[in-house]
Amino acid sequence: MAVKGLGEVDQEYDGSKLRIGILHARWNKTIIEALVNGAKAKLLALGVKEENIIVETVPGSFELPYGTRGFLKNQFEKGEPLDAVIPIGVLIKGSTMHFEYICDSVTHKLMDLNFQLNIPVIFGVLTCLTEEQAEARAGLIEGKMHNHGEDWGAAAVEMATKFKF
Ligand code: RBF
Repeated sequence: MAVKGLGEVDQEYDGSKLRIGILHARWNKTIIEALVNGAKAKLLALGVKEENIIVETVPGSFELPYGTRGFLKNQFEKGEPLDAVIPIGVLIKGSTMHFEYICDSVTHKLMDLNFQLNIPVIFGVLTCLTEEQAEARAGLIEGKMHNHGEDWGAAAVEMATKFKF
């Protein structure tokens, strides 16, 4: 059987010196909350200090790329630069083409931001065909899948530690 999720990490990364931003959309609130909590729990477990986890929001997933750039700039100007950002959104397919356009453009733009901003921008966006698929991936359905937010927290600490500019 395939191992979904990060599987075994190659080593335990130490997040104690990192400042990590979580930027989440407000659409699909319950699922978002579970994912944000999963990401936070993993960051804390890897040593990131509570005061170094900064949470900000945007209206919907479409706003995540622009928001990520602004979030980074605001924190930098406050003298509290971020070492990685985890943008979190939940896109659920409706009956129009909205879903396809937003998924595609947001994914591309978040990928580009890794190179434009020179910090790891993690892909914390669920692109699901049904609400149930999203709930399962947020660990909200007992015995079905795990909370992907935990993977995003671990990915942020690993990437910010391993590959520093
Ligand atoms: N934002 C999400 O984060 N998840 C969604 O599933 C989602 N579905 C949307 C469906 C429609 C028809 C519209 C108009 C917007 C949707 N949005 C969703 C909001 C979108 O990401 C953005 O916040 C707004 O379009 C304002 O730019």
